[in-house]
Amino acid sequence: MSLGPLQLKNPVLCASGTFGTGQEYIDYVNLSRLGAIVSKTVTLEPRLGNPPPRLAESSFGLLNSIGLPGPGVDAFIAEDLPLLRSCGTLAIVSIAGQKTTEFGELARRISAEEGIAAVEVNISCPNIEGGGCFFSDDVDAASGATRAARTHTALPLFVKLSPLVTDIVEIATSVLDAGADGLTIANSFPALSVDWQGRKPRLGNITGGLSGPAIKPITLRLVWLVAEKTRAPIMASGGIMTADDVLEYMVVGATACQIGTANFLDPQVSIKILQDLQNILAREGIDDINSIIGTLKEK
Ligand code: RRO
Repeated sequence: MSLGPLQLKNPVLCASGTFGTGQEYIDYVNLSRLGAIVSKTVTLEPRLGNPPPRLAESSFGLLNSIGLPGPGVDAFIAEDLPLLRSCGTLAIVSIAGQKTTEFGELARRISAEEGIAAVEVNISCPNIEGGGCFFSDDVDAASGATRAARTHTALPLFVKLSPLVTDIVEIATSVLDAGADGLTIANSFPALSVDWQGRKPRLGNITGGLSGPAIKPITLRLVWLVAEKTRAPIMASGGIMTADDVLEYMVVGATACQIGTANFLDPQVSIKILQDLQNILAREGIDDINSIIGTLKEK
């Protein structure tokens, strides 16, 4: 199937930040069966990330405040990329900068390497030149980061949007105009978890991002809004636990789906979803999964 300029063997992908660089899953998952792996967001320099605790469970969801820890792009290329590029499926590399120019530099470094299928630009990170606001918060910062990456790579470029913006269609349109080939909708929702007896936040960073089934209906609406208005190739990400969740996202306009939080409950969930998807399509007599995309009947 086609996802903009990318050819996918199926629509089931693993989401950035929930699948490392594939290494941790090779004993559990035949990685070559996945549509693609989106690697943990890589930064220019090594980073320690946020203070622990970094995870807190909530009803039907999970909060995280990982804070982009990682070895930096040099170590990623030297140590992680060899497995990622040899795992038999597409490697989509997620990047994040602290300044607009860093998105360009990261895109340039990544594109110089063999065996990378696409770049996912993660704009849900603080812009140190923008007073710490996230790049995803406004049109200029989001489109600036996209344009910087676009200028430095010929690889297919996807931008992962934040769900918490006033007008997601406006941000989506601006990053598409800045050269993105498609979109990932969306990241986790800013959230807070509190231990009231201890009068303490449950996360070391106080706030974090909420993911998991709790956010699925909200993200479903965002995918629907953007798909209707832009017709862009979309990877959906938000609380996908089952093959039916994948089909819901496809009906509202997604072409592919990224499985995230569900990997923590069951590392083999993506393969199970793929199998279930094939069974459901056979049961329903649907020969071509593409025929599902954007078929929501609104009247
Ligand atoms: O590292 C994180 O805390 C993190 C990132 Br960069 C992101 O994009 N989304 C998320 O939920 N956590």
